[in-house]
Amino acid sequence: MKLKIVEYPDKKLKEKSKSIEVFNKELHQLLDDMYETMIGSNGIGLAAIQVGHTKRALLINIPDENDEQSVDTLIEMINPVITHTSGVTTYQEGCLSVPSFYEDINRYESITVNYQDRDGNTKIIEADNLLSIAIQHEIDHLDGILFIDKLSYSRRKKFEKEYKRMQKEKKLHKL
Ligand code: QAP
Ligand code: CO
Repeated sequence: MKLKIVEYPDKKLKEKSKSIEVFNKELHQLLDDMYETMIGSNGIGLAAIQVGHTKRALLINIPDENDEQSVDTLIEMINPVITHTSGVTTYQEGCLSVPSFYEDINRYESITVNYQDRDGNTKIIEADNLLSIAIQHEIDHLDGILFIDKLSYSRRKKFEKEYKRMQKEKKLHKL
């Protein structure tokens, strides 16, 4: 089932998500619904809080060389923790919860992440490039942080103005 995406400025997105202790069918259903929601919205990453669940779960599905997304390359992370970082890199990020806005954000270049899969098995992954950026972006969601929170004061003000104008336009369009 496709779920509704929580959009900025909904305060829900500022909540801190809680650790997952039970790896049951309910969790698997949430992960499956998140996948359908992410793919159906042209996303490459999604955190549970973006569909209203304050649980430390996220999905990442980076397209392959042929620019195709496949369930074979889906990564599901439960309770992820970054244990090592190195370097810095900049990427123009977007977010399904902040539609139609993109900005350059600084992140670690390479990271090591400990996490659990949907069955509770412990995993370790080393990531760089887009995968590293996506993981950091999604883990931020688990802590109630959006990529727009990382903008300078002036860029954030510019964002708020643009975003409000777009919201008004959307409302008029619906009438
Ligand atoms: C997070 O973002 C991310 O505005 C995932 O109209 C960001 O999937 C990972 C999207 C940067 C890596 C680098 C955004 C779709 C999707 C939009 C997304 C939109 C439609 C964003
Ligand atoms: Co996001």
